[in-house]
Amino acid sequence: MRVQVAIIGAGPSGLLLSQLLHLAGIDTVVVERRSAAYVLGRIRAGVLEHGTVDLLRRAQCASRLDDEALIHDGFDIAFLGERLHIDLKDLTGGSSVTVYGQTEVTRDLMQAREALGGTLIYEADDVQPHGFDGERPYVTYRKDGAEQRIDCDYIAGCDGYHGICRASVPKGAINTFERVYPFGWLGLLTERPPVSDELIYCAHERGFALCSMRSQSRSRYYVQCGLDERVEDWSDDRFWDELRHRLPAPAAQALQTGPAIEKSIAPLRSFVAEPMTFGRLFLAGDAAHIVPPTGAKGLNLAASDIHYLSNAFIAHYNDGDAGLLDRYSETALKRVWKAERFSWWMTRLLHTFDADDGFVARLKQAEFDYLKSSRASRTSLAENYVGLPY
Ligand code: RFL
Ligand code: PHB
Repeated sequence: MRVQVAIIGAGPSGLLLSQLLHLAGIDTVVVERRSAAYVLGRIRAGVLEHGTVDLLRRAQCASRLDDEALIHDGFDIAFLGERLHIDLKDLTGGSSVTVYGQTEVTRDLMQAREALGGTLIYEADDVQPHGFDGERPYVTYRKDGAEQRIDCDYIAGCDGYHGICRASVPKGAINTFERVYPFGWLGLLTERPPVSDELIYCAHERGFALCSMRSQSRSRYYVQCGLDERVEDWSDDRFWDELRHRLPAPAAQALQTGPAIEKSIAPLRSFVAEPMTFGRLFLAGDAAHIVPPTGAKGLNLAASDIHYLSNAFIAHYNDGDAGLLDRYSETALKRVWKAERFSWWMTRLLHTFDADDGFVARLKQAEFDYLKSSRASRTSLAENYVGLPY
């Protein structure tokens, strides 16, 4: 098989890139090591920036989103018993965020790709990128026991943090920057109406908690937990008890509990690989960077990478202009680092770190007091949360 762009990974990054390139007349193939059902079973992000929504519209796969998604004009921070409303719309001059699960984004993208006859190869074993430091890159994999090869002009590494693309780059050609946080998030999804119309981010002595949602009838909750915790040790009752402890009293009273549809622990990490381009291999999304989920930036950052990368391929193939491809890494990394900063800041402010002493506790209280008293401070938070411009 021969295509212009071979895409490794069928998460949101890979599917969105494939769809946008297809619509511009550029042929792609997507090779994924898991099954489609497995990819759809992963419960992850829930908050989309307007830039992400615009990109999904451009990719012609936002009709269900436009019908079903919830628009949120603000959220609450509950900090050690005090509550602060962040009015996103007012602070940003009209912007809001869209609540629509990553599972639904992925499902819509899969259906859009299939409707246009896109080639998606699931359950591909031992996927490997080759020759990207030269003129003739190719991808190999095994499917149903048979060796396969895809020749291409470029390879897009959209294969997530544990993927093969970044790992295939020679060590000396890549710099990585990392912070591992000493805790994780235990998440629970339940078929019950959300406790509040908007998200509540809670900083509590016992640890962080988040009240989020997927729809008017389905809620997503998280509690900060130790890295040594196991999901099996968290019965639904134990989760609900811990969550109630950490919520402001009115929310704790209003909380509607139910059986978990899904429960999982995710470790928190900040990570960036530089550059994001190696010859004819381009990394995008989690393959190149990870943010802790506190700022709801992971999926949105994947979308902004794909915005830059798809525009760059389109300019190259359709206008003969390679400038955007040459500058992809530099352009994408500028926005990546701003989201890294914001996610790190929000994580630092709202989580309980065992190592924090009285000095840090007072700095955090001062930071929250500053948010309360200064519209400028809240504006900075709001403009980062709704998403910085591309
Ligand atoms: P994905 O979604 O990880 O997709 C990568 C795809 O590549 C496949 N793959 C391979 N395919 C072929 N060959 C190989 N060798 C391969 N290795 C991997 C994988 O099976 C997968 O299908 O990356 P993408 O597309 O860049 O999208 C990024 C987002 O998924 C990610 O940023 C967010 O989900 C991050 N994230 C969250 N972000 C938020 O904004 N809010 C959240 O609440 C939130 N929760 C999460 C998360 C990420 C998690 N991870 C990565 C473990 C919770 C978890 C558990
Ligand atoms: C979610 O709904 O899963 C979610 C929302 C906001 C975040 C992180 C996760 O900051």
